[in-house]
Amino acid sequence: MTGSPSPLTPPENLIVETDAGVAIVTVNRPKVLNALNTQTLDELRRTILALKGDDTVRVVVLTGAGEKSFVAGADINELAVQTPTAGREHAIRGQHVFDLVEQLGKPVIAAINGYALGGGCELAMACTIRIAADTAKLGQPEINLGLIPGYAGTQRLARIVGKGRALELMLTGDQISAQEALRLGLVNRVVPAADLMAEVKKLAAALAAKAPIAIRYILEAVNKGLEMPSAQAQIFEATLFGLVSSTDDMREGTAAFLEKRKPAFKGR
Ligand code: CO8
Repeated sequence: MTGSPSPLTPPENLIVETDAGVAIVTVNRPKVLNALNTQTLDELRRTILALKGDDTVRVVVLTGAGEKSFVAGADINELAVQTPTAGREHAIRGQHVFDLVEQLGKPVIAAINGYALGGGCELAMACTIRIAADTAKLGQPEINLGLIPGYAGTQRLARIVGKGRALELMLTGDQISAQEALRLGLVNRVVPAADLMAEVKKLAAALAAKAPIAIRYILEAVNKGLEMPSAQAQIFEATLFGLVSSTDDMREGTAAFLEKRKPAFKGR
């Protein structure tokens, strides 16, 4: 029988490991430097939806298998043969998956362990926080293939680093070092490659201990608010502030401060 795999089919090209509220999702196609083909994108879509619905998962980490690459882009074997209509559908499908990453409602940390090129850089940009190994290389090299970014890179890159820098990166197609990415604000932090996962896990554990509803509302206020006129975004923020004031976690957080103890948040 053919057709889409059922939601319960385990992914072939992703490794998903969960421990203490942190899910680590590893793109696992090291022979092609973890390039994203249609199957992998679909597996990512199903995995992200499953993690969204799992209340025990507080933080997600995205990384690539092996030491060389985070994700070296969309799979060029597929790009080389697609028709215009299939190309458009492919771009829309990928944009949808990356929107799901951005709008997961939980922090997603990109652990950039090597090449983050094209669709790989776009995937990292859909994440909440980007931590790069000092050996990582980032860029939007689509121009060198006669293409343009198609997973919302034209939009996210310009919003993250500013229009002028984004245009330079997309028009030259140059790979930049992790240090240069840090200087541009494209990554939040650069760490020695050997320490990457330990640093990412430390940050993930710290975020997993925060109040989940407040986390979700901060993400929503920023992600949705940036798409609105400022006055509307401020009202939206005030409404979310009002809502979060009704949570058990707000009562726990303020009580713990006044009682000089650590809060224990429950996500209620
Ligand atoms: N797709 C398919 N295969 C890839 C990809 C890729 N993106 N990247 C690397 N590979 C394969 C290579 O072909 C090679 O395979 P083989 O061993 O069979 O020859 C293997 O991975 C190892 O790669 P290299 O031998 O090239 O390794 P190097 O260390 O010499 O170079 C680089 C590493 C610099 C990362 C190099 O592999 C490279 O330039 N890769 C392509 C990077 C790129 O251009 N990425 C952008 C792709 S386009 C894109 O992402 C568009 C996104 C939006 C799509 C919208 C939908 C239509």
